[in-house]
Amino acid sequence: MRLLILGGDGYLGWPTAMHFAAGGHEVCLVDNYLRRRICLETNSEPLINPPSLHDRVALFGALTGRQIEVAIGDCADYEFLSSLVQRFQPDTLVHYAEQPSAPYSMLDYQAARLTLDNNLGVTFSAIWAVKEHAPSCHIVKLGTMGEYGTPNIDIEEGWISIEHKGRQDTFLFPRQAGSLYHTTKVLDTDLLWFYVRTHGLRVTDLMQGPVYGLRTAETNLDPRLTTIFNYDDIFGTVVNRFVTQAVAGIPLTVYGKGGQTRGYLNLKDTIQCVALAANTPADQGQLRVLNQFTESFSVNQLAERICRVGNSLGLEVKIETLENPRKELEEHYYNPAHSGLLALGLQPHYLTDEVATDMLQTVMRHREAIDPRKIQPRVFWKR
Ligand code: USQ
Repeated sequence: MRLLILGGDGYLGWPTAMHFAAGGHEVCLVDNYLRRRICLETNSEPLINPPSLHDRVALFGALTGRQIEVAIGDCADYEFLSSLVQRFQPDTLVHYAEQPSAPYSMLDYQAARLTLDNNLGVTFSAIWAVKEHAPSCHIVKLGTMGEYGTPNIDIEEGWISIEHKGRQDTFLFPRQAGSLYHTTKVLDTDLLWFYVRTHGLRVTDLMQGPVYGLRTAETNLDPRLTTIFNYDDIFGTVVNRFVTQAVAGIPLTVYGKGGQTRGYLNLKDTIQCVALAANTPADQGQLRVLNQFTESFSVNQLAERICRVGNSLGLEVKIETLENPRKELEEHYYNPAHSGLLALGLQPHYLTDEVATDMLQTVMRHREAIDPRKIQPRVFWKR
């Protein structure tokens, strides 16, 4: 398979590129280092800052004999992306190239504008590049479970059949996102659905929950093949943050009542899900939506688990309840379907005590680099 991976420098993009290259596929990854730049600008530099793409690709090649092509550029720039798609002729285009932080998207006008322009701009360029130059290419798009929000009914896998005044039809499941970032993903889905309907593109939209972890089979080959690992309030996701806070001796920052429930998955399972989607493409003219997570728990349940496992390792972990900087339901019904990827063969890696222990021990090796100024929330939805 020929895979073009947009956003190849990111938390998910880099391990995905290595996974496919290790499996013998031809991989080209694209990035403009936007995430690294925003991390620097917002004092949100990661705990583990990986080498440049060129350096990592060279090291990966030396260790495995597998080559990965690197293209540095802005995927929202249509001329750049379309000439790349025309030349590379991908079978699969994996689209991760988005500003992925909900807090960043709520920081100020400039950050909101950048999120909107980048995320929609890349999706639009990718759609057009594929439509014009590789129309049978399968687009695998990273969406988010946050597109659905937390409705008071069961969340279906993408679609819902509605009976209204005696007639029935099937629609995209209603979406009500809780941040501008999540809203750009809703808009992405609508754009993709429009071009699937009108131009017969083939698309899989993966509705992913928060991801945690730092290990995949390939990152284990050498510490320098690591992926970016944020623990700050802007780019760090909650599991990675709690693990780092536990190691730093800072009370775990539970926002509000802590009843916020999400569907989570291990980084290894993101890679697995994307590979399953790529290996069984959507049909031409199909928008396939898959809910991508393996288990659900509340913020309180997560905090208690990290606290218990951390204390068993001799850390003195405490939990603190903070005023919620976000606008979200803190107690709610949550029952999303997620059978599609399991049916494709997903073998989940759950957040067991062993997995939490391994994360804590890995972060303990970087304890000196933790900057306590990056922990407390700096972005507030309501202000
Ligand atoms: N939370 C805390 N304390 C913290 C950090 C977060 O209580 O210190 C809470 C949040 O308020 C939220 C939940 O934990 O209710 C999850 O927050 P998060 O920061 O881990 O996840 P989120 O902002 O929703 O975004 C992350 C990724 C995003 C992805 C999304 C999937 O950054 O790219 O799309 O997870 S989902 O949450 O399912 O929409």
